[in-house]
Amino acid sequence: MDDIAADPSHPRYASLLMRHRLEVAAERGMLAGSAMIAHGRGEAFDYLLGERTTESARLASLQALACLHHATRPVLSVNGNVAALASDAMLRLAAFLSCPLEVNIFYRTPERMEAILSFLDERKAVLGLDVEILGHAPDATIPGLKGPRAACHSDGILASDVILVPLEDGDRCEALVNMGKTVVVIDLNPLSRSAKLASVTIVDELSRALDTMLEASETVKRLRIDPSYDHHAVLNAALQEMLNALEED
Ligand code: PTJ
Repeated sequence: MDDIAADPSHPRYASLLMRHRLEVAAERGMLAGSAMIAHGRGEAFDYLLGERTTESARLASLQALACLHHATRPVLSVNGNVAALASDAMLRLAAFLSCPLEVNIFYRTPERMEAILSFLDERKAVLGLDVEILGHAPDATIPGLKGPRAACHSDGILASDVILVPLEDGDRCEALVNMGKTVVVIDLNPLSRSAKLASVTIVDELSRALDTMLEASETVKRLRIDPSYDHHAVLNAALQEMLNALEED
């Protein structure tokens, strides 16, 4: 899948690999027209973070994993960018949590849904994982959202109590929060509406955040929800890391 010309020792290898994955996904028709713009914005914030997982991001990832682990009906939401960049990690996390993945995209077309669903099915077969993938037959809508972007499964997103929505649009994040769900966002921009509105926000690059969670799923014996977890303090810490980087230059 990751058949790229760059050498893994290249200092920008991780970034080049992500761009390559987006190019492949674009060719397969998986991406929204604005997918590259969204990615570029993420890259800019990642630069300020020093392209590394900060202590506050690690804390948020552990809290997110604990919330998902202790949920009654966890669901992982997948959009075009997430499928392109991190299908394998999302499938592995869903397998660990024994929960479904649901393809739920903002710029919804039948062609894009089909392209993303078939890519996930392929990766699931390659990895040999037993994960339920939803999105093919939505029979419900997210209250408060208009148009095709609201479509979801009644036994997936609608019924979930804890939901992971990486790289999410602000309106949808708000609608999910208004439904009373615990909403976990992964977003490199700590100032985005989604980052602010969510219950737990991991300010880290998608693949790194998922790697932190997957590693913890293997190494942390007891995943505990921290009752004193302070969402706003963790967001501020992420922003402060970026400001510190600017001052150091
Ligand atoms: O596939 P669709 O139709 O659901 O559309 C997906 C996109 C991402 C195009 C759509 O949801 C969108 O336009 O998102 P926004 O409003 O641009 O928000 C995406 C957020 O994700 C931005 O705040 C970016 O900074 C952030 N972001 C982008 N790439 C990454 C990221 N955060 C973490 N890791 C990344 N790789």
